[in-house]
Amino acid sequence: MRRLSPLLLLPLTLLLACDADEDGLSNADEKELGTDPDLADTDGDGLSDGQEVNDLGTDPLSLDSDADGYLDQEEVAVGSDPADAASVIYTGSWPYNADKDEMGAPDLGGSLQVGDTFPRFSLTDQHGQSVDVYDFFGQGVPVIVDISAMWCGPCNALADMVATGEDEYGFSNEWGHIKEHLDAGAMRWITILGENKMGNEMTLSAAEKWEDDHPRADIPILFEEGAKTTAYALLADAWPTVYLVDADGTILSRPGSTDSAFYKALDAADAWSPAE
Ligand SMILES: [Ca+2]
Ligand SMILES: [Ca+2]
Ligand SMILES: [Ca+2]
Ligand SMILES: [Ca+2]
Repeated sequence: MRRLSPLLLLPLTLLLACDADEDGLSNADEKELGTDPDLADTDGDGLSDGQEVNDLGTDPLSLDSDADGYLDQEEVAVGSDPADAASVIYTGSWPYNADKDEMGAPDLGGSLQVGDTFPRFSLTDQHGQSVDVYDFFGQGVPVIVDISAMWCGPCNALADMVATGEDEYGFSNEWGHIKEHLDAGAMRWITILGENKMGNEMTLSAAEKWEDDHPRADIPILFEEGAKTTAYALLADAWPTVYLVDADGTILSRPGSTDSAFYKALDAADAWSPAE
């Protein structure tokens, strides 16, 4: 019997101990984990295999290791824990747009016309957190931005219809379609409340009340603490004022558009076929 020479065994051992892609994991470890020993970032999320396994405790084969809806890379960028589902970017589970700084959005101010880019600003949500409206853009679906007041009947009726489908005011069929698109994830809806029931500035408890009255978990209720400036800058001649904005932030329909212009814009947003 011929024994294998230790010299022949050496290269294999060396090969397993070495770290071909220099991602901080040995080839042997990568074999066990199922990651690619020749690729530093197997799942392509911008975090190296070694960083995920050794530093973050995330799954190097998953884009969202804790399955909380926020990508590992987004959580690292913002500072929430990518390995803890209870640690999220927004308590409301709103989307996150990592590319919002590159979208070139203007600040609030001036009148908004069809074709303009919707302005970028942050407001407080019903969980008391500051929310950047541009986290809702760049998600591949159009966004309705509804400027409402708590005292306003049609505002409440519209919110009811979107929340429950109940159509007390006889809103047209198209609004029913919008609810279908929201339910299918083919659109997003943002409510900005400018005034409370008394016509005064909004408060957190007032925003919570609105959510209780019109419960819909995927709609942020945004308001400006101690001011009405933002809502008034967006408000046209009547409450509610409703903007239809394309996924890239372009205004498709502005307040004052006739219903037919609004619905035509909806068609243009290709929003009539709910996502599969
Ligand atoms: Ca690797
Ligand atoms: Ca990775
Ligand atoms: Ca996550
Ligand atoms: Ca998390």
